[in-house]
Amino acid sequence: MTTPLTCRNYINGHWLSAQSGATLESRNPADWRSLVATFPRSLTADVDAAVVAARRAYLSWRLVPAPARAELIYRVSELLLQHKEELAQLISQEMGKPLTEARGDVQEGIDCALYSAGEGRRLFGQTTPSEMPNKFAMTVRMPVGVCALISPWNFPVAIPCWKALPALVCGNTVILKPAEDTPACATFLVQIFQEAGFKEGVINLVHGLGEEVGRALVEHPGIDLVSFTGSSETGASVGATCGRTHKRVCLEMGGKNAQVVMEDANLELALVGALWGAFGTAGQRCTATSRLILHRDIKDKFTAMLIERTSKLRLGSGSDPLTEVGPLVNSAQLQRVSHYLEIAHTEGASVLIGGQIAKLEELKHGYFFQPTILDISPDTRIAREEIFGPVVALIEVSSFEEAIAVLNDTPYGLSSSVYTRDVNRAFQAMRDIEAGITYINGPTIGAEVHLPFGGVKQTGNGHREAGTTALDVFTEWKSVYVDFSGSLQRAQIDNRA
Ligand code: UN1
Repeated sequence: MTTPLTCRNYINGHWLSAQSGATLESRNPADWRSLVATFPRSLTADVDAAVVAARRAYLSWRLVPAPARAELIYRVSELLLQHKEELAQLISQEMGKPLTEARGDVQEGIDCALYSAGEGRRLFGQTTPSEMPNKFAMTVRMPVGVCALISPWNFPVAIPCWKALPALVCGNTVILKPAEDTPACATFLVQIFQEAGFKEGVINLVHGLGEEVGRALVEHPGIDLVSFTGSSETGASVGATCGRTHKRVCLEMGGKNAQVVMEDANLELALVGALWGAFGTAGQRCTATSRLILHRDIKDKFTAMLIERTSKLRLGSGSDPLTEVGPLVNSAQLQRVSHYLEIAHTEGASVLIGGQIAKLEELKHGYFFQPTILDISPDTRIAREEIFGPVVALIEVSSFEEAIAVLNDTPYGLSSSVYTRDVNRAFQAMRDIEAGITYINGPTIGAEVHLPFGGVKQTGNGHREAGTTALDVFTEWKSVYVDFSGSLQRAQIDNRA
């Protein structure tokens, strides 16, 4: 066992304990006897200090030319690359995902840093003709101010990068509130930001509980924008508070993503996609495949293939290179998934494989749940609610139209996938699926950082992270008119007879 890390808040360029001195613990979900880190249980006073620092730093950071801001972000990409392996090991230890996936998590942060750094020399606005003579009109992007970034544990490096890096290149200052399950990953990341050379107060880190630190940030009058990734329930309350306190808010919430497999699909391709989509990150992705909508002509064959391959998946600690499916992040998640299995039984689901907490002796100190396949009807809670675990529900359909209707029949709309060789169906799917992301012949996971990420219905609130759309979250548009006629020109009036 390695020595536990002591994580601190990072406020105004200083590493600090919570003002109350209280701490919390982060433990390895593959073996809860192993303490990964202790971290501050911050309260309102710590949040206040971070807001003061971020507000002060904003006054000068917003005036740093964007290409110069971007150079620091480029430096983040270099440092992340340099520390990729170390950081990936820490991710595996702290939240359980297998090492190969943890490396991908860091890589997504690197990709985002490269992309955001490039944006420093773009941040384009528009020029447009004025309706008046000798008058110039243009739009420019302005930073929003101080941004509170509330990030989840499932992508402890990628998601804080998605939020912080575009925010910073646009000239905002930020306060990161990481999930209480991954404080050590967030601390490592912010150490990298510090080393990259951001001035004090530009990026701040406040650890603690959602109920305490998250709430204090969302309610704080000194915060201009909240970017939140997490459950739909918490997101709704964050959104309500931001509405009441006039803050801009970007919400990324739940999903109930489906992969459709049509009768003409390449079944082997659809199979590897389904296994990766459903059981990658132990199903703990917003984009995870939690429904497989199968055409009746291939259902039996595909299901048999799926069960056979699922039975061979190797569960274990994320740090073991042979592990394919890691643990769930904590005991509450394990209980949540177990509870959904009880619901599945009462709803008459057939459990085709798995369905229980893993029983192997070597896993008994971790939060492991067996990869699970259920056969159910589409009008059940299992088919409609987000589970966030290694559980996938099979639903049989008789036609392409029925497949799309079933796919759309949930309160969410994040990711979606269709396996077919029919180009007409592929284009119909792109048009008719209600989701922010659609894959053709690929699984529901695998979003790249230069495309918009987000969803419709209860998944989001109309914003998109990543891509150039992230700039719309982190900037305000300003319209600027320059009249060089030397006289008063009244628009809509003086140019009319
Ligand atoms: C998430 O689960 O919130 O497409 C993010 C994917 C990853 C990002 C997932 N690139 O699954």
